[in-house]
Amino acid sequence: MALLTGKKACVLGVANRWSIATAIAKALHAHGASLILTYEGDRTRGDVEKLAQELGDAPTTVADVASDDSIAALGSFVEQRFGKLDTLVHSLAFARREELAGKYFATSRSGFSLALDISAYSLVALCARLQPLFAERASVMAMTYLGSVRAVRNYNVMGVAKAALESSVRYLAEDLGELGGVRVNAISAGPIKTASARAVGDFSKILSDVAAKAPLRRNAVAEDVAGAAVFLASDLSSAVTGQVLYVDAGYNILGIV
Ligand code: 0WD
Repeated sequence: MALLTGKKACVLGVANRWSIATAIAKALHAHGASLILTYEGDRTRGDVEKLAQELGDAPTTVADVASDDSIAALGSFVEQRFGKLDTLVHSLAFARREELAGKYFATSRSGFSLALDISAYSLVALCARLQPLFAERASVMAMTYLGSVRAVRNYNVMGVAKAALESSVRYLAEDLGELGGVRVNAISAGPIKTASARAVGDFSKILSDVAAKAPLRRNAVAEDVAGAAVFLASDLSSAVTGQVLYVDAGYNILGIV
């Protein structure tokens, strides 16, 4: 069933075919959405352009969320190509590899700022630039992880950045809800083997622990996350906003098992 016919979506965070954003873009397209895909820079441009060709020759453009100019240029691109935007997918994060292992208290001032800037503030800046373009009942979503609300060894500053991201989701939901019913939500994905995830110390242990203990006795995969993204992009979620939706095979509900 096509749930997104006629909807226009912009997806940030495709780096390669394993990216969660890749699965989301494919699922949005399969449900009838038109896409704009962005790449961070030349390193990821080729993979993004290849995916865009497969997904109805979707337009692509650069968007480095560290730069206000780049975010402004993305706004102009979206305006030219789409006019109005129904769905914004924020599926990106960054922290220095050395801050994703060892003691959290060893986080440097600059590493803390960088992680929060790219991983959390970017959603605020994107919403500020794109909000004039949001269609009525548009849907914004960002990807988060359990390390925001629990201490997950090695996740460290990224957990703090995800806490800021989830809090921003609530404030943005409050800001944007009165502007034509725009919704803002987060998906808290279970661990998935991607380039970013491999930067987290002992990531394979996280994967095997979750698969052994989660109520569904498996890890979530990117396609599971994409299904939730289709729901959040669609009118089926028309009264859902400010939420963190866990797509983690149920791991977050556990106490001691
Ligand atoms: O286990 C996982 N993989 C989980 C990921 C569990 C729960 C949440 N997430 C989140 C991540 O924190 C992130 O927010 O999902 C989102 C997508 O992550 P991913 O799909 O796991 O990772 P990846 O395929 O590496 O894509 C993230 C991309 C970057 O990739 P690389 O590997 O090149 O750093 O984020 C992009 C970049 O393409 N990115 C940026 N995009 C624009 N501007 C920037 C930037 N400044 N920095 C990083």
